[in-house]
This record gives sequence, structure tokens and C-alpha cells, in this order.
Amino acid sequence: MLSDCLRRAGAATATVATATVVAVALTTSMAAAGPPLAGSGPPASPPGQPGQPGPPGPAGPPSSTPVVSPTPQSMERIGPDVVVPGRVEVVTGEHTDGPALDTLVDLLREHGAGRVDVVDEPHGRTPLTVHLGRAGRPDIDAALADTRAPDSAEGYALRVDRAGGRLGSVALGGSDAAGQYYAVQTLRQLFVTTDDGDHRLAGVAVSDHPSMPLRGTIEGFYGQPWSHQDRLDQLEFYGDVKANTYIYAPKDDPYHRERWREPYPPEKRAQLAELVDTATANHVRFTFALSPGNTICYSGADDRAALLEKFQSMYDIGVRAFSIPLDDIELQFGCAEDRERYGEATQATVGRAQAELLSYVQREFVATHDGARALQTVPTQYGDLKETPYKQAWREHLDQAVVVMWTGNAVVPRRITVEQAERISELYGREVFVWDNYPVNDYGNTRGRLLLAPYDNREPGLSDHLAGIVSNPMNQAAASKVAIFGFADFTWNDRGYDARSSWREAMRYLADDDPAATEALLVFGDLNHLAPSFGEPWQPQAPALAAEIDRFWQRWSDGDRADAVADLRAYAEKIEAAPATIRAGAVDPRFVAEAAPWLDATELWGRATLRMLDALQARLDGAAGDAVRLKAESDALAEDAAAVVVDPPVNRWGRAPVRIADGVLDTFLVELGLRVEFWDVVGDARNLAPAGTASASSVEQDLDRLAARHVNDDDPNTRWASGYDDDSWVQVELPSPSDVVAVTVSWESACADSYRIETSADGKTFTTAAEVTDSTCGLDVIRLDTDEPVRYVRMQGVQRATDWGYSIWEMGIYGTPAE
Ligand code: LOG
Repeated sequence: MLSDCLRRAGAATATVATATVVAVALTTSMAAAGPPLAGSGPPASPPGQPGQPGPPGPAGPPSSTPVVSPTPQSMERIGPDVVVPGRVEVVTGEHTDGPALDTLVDLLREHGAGRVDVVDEPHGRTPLTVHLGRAGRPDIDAALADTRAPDSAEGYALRVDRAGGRLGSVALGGSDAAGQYYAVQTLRQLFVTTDDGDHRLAGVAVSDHPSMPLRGTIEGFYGQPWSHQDRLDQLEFYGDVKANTYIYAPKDDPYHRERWREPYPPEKRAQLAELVDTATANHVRFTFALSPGNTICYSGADDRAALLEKFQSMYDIGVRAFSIPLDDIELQFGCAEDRERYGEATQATVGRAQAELLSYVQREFVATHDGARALQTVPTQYGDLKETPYKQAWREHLDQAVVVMWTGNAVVPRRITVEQAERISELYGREVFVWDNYPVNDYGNTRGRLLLAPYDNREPGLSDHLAGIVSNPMNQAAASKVAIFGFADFTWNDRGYDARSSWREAMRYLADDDPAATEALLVFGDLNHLAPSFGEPWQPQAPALAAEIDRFWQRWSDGDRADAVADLRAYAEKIEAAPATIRAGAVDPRFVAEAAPWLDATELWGRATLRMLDALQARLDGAAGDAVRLKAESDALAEDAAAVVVDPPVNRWGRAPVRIADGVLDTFLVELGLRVEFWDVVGDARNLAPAGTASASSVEQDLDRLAARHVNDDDPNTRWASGYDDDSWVQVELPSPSDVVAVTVSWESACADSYRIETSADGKTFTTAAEVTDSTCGLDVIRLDTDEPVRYVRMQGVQRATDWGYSIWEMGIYGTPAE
């Protein structure tokens, strides 16, 4: 498409101009500067306290202390590593958690303990004793020594000590069963394998507990629900990252929403039962959600009975947590009974009807069922901070036990702050539970995207004000693990969370600790870093690549050109090689399968970049003919890259071109290409648009954030949007008359089916320079040959592609000021 556009625009102007050769020296980088990629993991742990002298025997020298995720509340090095011998004794007790014990025994076996004796009393017959159970048991307390066992739910203490046995002892004490399980999950990350293949455990003491009670995901998106295998895989993953909640609420499961009254068919019910068992084995609460709001009669006896019956059938297969989401429905009444009881449908009356229904379920079902947890719900007003009659009705009529969800101050919020959390707690009269719409990719602005940026912009300290946070993930389950890993880390310890280091750990987890695959995933994640929202993106695209490109231009303009090319080539090689490394075997195969089209496109973009750098190098070496040929090869590769589509689609946006580093890499290649083409007259030419002044025929709803100035602010994350009519235009007045060789238009999803690029010397009389009828709806590159210097360049809309207006991230105008 890219070169199509070039060809077509070239043809459109062929008759216009005598060859005015214009130089383009694009010294302004179009790439947004972003924070550099986390180049290294979290800082090395503080040097441990001096090891306590242990009894004689082989001791490992202290290794560097492994990184544990989620970040523990407290972890310190207390001495040297402890060798894992061929035979280990595990001491258990009455309250030892079954899944914790099973996992522990497997881990010991995987790490060199050929024989594991599980005993009730410590015999000391083996060189290493591991104590597992509830904190407070005498042998555990003794082995924990001065390591404090937290008394909060799901907490634990862990100590790996050279003292206390021939080789040492390991104590794992939980405040409850989940705490024991989490102690074992921490221990899993403390194994160190030496170069000669010996297994050791890092000598550390950990005292830990979660900051938030509810942590995990809500499968709450539109589009293809996760498969049964996806869900089983997720539940195991949640156990690993200490997430305790999975809410089953896929919008497109008919038995969840439209046909909520009907029982699940037997095979589906059997699958749900298997999920419940797997969840339990991983200390995850399978939370069953029913979304009846489109058709329910809130006060009707039959519907209330139908709801309880459906919940009962889930209780019978082991479900102990329930939710009734009421999002994305109309505030209306569907039956005469409701109207009689509450009056005409208003925010206040429907709010009250909903609150009474929820209170009824809490009272009549949850409170009467052994082990059932507090009912959860999502209000119809879930994404703002305004006081309304609806919220007032909920405050007045909703049972205090019911847990209320909230998505932030928008459906997809840029950030969530402590102040907002305090406000929403007042509005709903309780601490809320956040349904965080990241990395969900079921809405228009996510079209063609995998969302692989880390979880970010949630304020430390939120744990003091929230019941918890869950992620609404992508239709692509395994790819969602990148973000979910961060959610698990943040909700476990919000004050200890660092988005960049957690991101690296997420990639390391997905890469099964393989260093090359971890690095490749970080490079790939950066190219898929844009986090959209219903308005502007809340995380930038490709910040690490953008920083590389900034460095490139800096060195280029300093005259350090060969080095600039060489350095960027090194990064382009990483891009090109990342897909093969990711596919080489270490990375989660589900991730590899889901990411297939994005990996394909990445490899092509990497090759296109390398070829463009070859072209530039050829030009530096004075080989003009080679340079032009190599540039054409690069254009062809970029065209192939831009043509990769997701097919078959699993997202609501259907078959769509995949987006990779858009707005960063594609625009950069255009800049380099123009430079290669117009090399001979390269002088002080550049993208002239940012120095100009933009104006427009209209701005969508007169919103300042969509004003014309955003079309040339050199920030690819802000945009201009027009009013909703075909004739709208936006233009940039250049600081002085200029010879223009190319215009780039970077479209948002509200793009044009057809438009014209017009130029003018006086802002009154405009000439058509190009007609575009095959827009990419991405980055259009339009070559112009203006025979006269121009002062104004305008995008004149002809026909919109959507019901919205026209929306453009950036318009670039490449050329040189006329003499
Ligand atoms: C839906 C959700 C959907 C998300 C993103 C909530 C509470 N409900 O605007 O199912 O995945 O947006 O499109 C939603 O967020 N409504």
C-alpha cells in the first residue's frame, strides 16, 4: 500500500510540474521520545547479612539473590546458599496445604532431590529438612528463627538457612493454606543451578503478604471467548504469580448474557467443573458471573428464582464466588412489575431496582450457602466519578456486603489515582474493586494490535483504598500474560512495583528463563507497546525504538553518519532476529501461536529497516545507483509488512492489518527513503510542518484535545479530529514559501475513503496536488512535485470512511524553504 500510494501520487502530479528537485534533510525526528527500554533488571539485592555459621558440610557461596515476582514485601539475604541434596525430608502437619505440598515435592525432585520423604515428625535423617505448614507450628516457628510470620490473609514467612540440619533447613509457614502455597511459589524462584549442574537454594528470609485481597482477571471482553485449554493454562499461571481471582464473564457466551436463564449443556457444565477444580488446586477462586441486565425483571419472582437456580447449579460443581455484572445495558424496565413497584424508569428507580435485586441475592443465596464469598457486581455507571441519582440509589439500597466494581474515570483510564479511589469509595459507599480494561483489545482503537506494554500508571498506595484489581485481558490469552504478570505484581505489592523491571520479569517468565528469548520478547514487546483508549493512547508506541531513532538523528546531524547507521543497524538486526528467537522453542508455545501474524510482520519490518540502512550506507559510499535500488527493495518489504493481516480473526475488529511500531518505524523509513531519493541536494531541508501553523474547517465537538494544532505538534500520540462532515479540511501554513516533495498523513481509525492534497501560495487559491482514493487508513505517503514554492498545504476531505469525522495523528510536509 505504501508504495502504491507513492506510485499513485507520483502519477497524479506527473503533469503538474517541471522537475523541481528538492532536497529533504529531515533533521526533526518524527519519533516520540520515550523512556528507554529497561536495559537491566531491578537493582541487585542488597548484600546479605553475614551468613550464620552453619555446621560443616558443602555450602554454596552466596549467589546473586534471585529476583522474586511478585516483589515480596520483605526479603533479605541471611547467609550462603543451601545445597539441595539427593534426599530431602519434608515435615508436614495437620494443616499442611495439599497443592502446596504437591508443588513443593515436584520442585525438589526437579532440582536434584531424587528421594523426598514426607513425614509428620522431623527425623533429621536426611541432610536437608523442609518444614511446610501453618505458621505457629512449633517446628516451623523454630526453623523460621527471627523471620516474622505475617498474620494477614494469604501471608507467609520463608527462611532458607544454613543452620538447622547437616546442610541447613527450609521453613515455609503460611498464615493460611493460600499463604503456604505462596511460600512454595516464592521458593520455586529461589533455586539456583550452578555451572556444574548442582542445585542450591538462595539463603534468604522472606516475610510477605498481598497488599490487595482480590487479584487476577475478569474474562469480560467481547468477541471470541477463551478456549477451555486457554483457561486451564491461565489458572496454572495465576497460581504461579499469586493471583487469586478469575471471573468468568465472557460477553459472547450466550449462557452468560443473552440466554442467562438457561442451564449449561452437560458438556459445557463438565468443562466448568474442571475449571473450578483447576482453580482450587492453584488457590484461585473461580468466580461465576451472570449478566442478566438486558432482559431481567428485577423484582419478578420467576426471574429471581431463575437466577438463584443458575447460581445453585454452579455452587453444586464447587463454585464459591459469584458476580452479577450490569455493565453495557440500558437503564430501563422490561416488565410491568418493575414499573408498578418502582415507577417510571429513571436513574434513581432502576438503580434502586438493581440494588434490591443484588441485596436479595446476597441475603437469600450467598448468606445461606456455606463458604460462599460476598457477591460481586458491576454497576451500569462504572466508568466515571460523578455523583448521580443512580449512585445515590445504590448507596441507599445496596447491601453493605456486596462488592462493587469500577473501571476508573473512563472505560480505559490513563491512570488511576488514590484520590480517585477515595472519591469512588464515597460515591458507592464502600471500597471498590477495579475492573481494569487493560490489555483488552475488543474496541475500535485496538484494531490490529497486540497490547504488550507493562501494566502502568496506577498509583502506589491504591491498596489502602481498593478491594482489589482485576485485568480484563485480550482475546489472545497467552499474550495477555505480559500485562497480567504486572497486575499480579502491582496488586501484591503496589508500593514495591516497578513497571519496567516487572515487564522484564514477565518476559523472562514467558521465555522460561532463556536469556536470548527474554531479550527478543522485550524488543518485540516494545514494537507492540501502544496502549490505546477510547481517546488518546495512554502508553506510547515503541519507546525503546523511538529512543534509538532519536539517537540516530542526533549523531546524523552531528556529522557522525557512519556510526549513526551502524548503531541503528545493530538494533534493526535485533528486530529482524526477534521472531526467530521467539519461535526457537523456549517461549510459551501458546504465545508464539497467538502472536504469529505480529511476528511475521516484525521480521519484515526488520528486513525493510536493514535494507533502508543499506541504501543509506550505499549513498554515503557514493554508490547512488545501488542506493536507489536498495531503497526500492526496502519499500517493497515495508509494503509486505504492512499487508500482513490477522486471519482468522478472534477479535471483534475482524480481519485487520497488524500494527507494528506504527507512527515510529513506518514514518522513520519514509524519512530515510526521502533522504536517499533527494540526496544530491540535501541541505537544511526537513519536515517543515512542526514549524508551521495549523488550522481547520472544524474540530470534533470543539474539544481542545482534538484541536488543529495537534496535527503538526510532532507528537504521534495526539491528533486533530474534524466535525462529522465530508468537506472538512485541515491545513498547515508554513513559515515561508517552500519547495515541497512529499506529504505524509498518519490517519487515526476515523480516516478518509478519499481526499485531496491541495497547496496554495496565498491561502486563498488552492491547487490540487494529489487525489487519494486508496488511502491506507494508516500512514499515507504522497509525493509532490511543486513547480512553485507553496505556503499552505491542506488535506481536503472528499469522503469519510466512518460516521465520525476525519482524524489525523500527524501531517508531515517535507521540503526546503525556497531561496
Ligand atoms: C465492557 C467490557 C469491554 C470493555 C472494552 C466494562 C465494565 N464493560 O465499555 O466488556 O471489554 O468495555 O471494550 C466495556 O468495561 N464497556
